Amino acid sequence: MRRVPFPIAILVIIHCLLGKCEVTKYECCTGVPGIPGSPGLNGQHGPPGRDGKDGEHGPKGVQGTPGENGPQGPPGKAGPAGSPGLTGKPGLPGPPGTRQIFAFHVGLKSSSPSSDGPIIFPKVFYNEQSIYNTGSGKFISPVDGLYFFTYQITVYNKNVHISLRHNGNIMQYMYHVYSSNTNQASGASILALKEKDEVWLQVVGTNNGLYADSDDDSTFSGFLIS
Ligand SMILES: [Ca+2]
Repeated sequence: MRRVPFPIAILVIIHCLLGKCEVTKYECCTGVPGIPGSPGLNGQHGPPGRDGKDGEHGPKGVQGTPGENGPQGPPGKAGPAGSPGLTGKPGLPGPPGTRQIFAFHVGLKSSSPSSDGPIIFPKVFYNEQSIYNTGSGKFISPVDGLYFFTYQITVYNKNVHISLRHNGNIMQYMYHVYSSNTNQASGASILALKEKDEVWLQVVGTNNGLYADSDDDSTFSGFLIS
């Protein structure tokens, strides 16, 4: 048996004398186990854990119901010009226009005018457009067109033979045989004229029974038809 050093033996003895030498007691006898102590208090909450990993994508969802119409957008830009349309129907006739009037009405102031040229009718009933020249005895056409001419002759004491002339060409004759008192003779014509064409009456030969006084007229007149 190993021997205990002396200083240590002294300390063990002192310790046992103070009542604290259980080893020595257990070595001599076995005691009853003590009652378990009560549970300790809960500890404090630990710090939050870190974010976990992202989960996997879930299955595709069911299609939702259509949403309501949104507000109307601004007008778009003008498109390219379209092709020309079909020709429309003719319109209704317009109101009558104002047509220029051309007319004259003249007469003799004395009987038996000269037979050397155009019969001059110096008495003017109407010649607003000055288309009959009372100096030359000629009608001057103001515009191209169709004209009507007529003459009403009082005949006295002689036969009457006159011609209607267009630019010098005889277009018509009128011959009247005098009987008694005063007779009436007449003629009319329609002529297609150009502007500045000339028309007049002229006695033929010596048959110059044309007559006019204060209450008997011999007249020449004409107007533009169209
Ligand atoms: Ca008379």
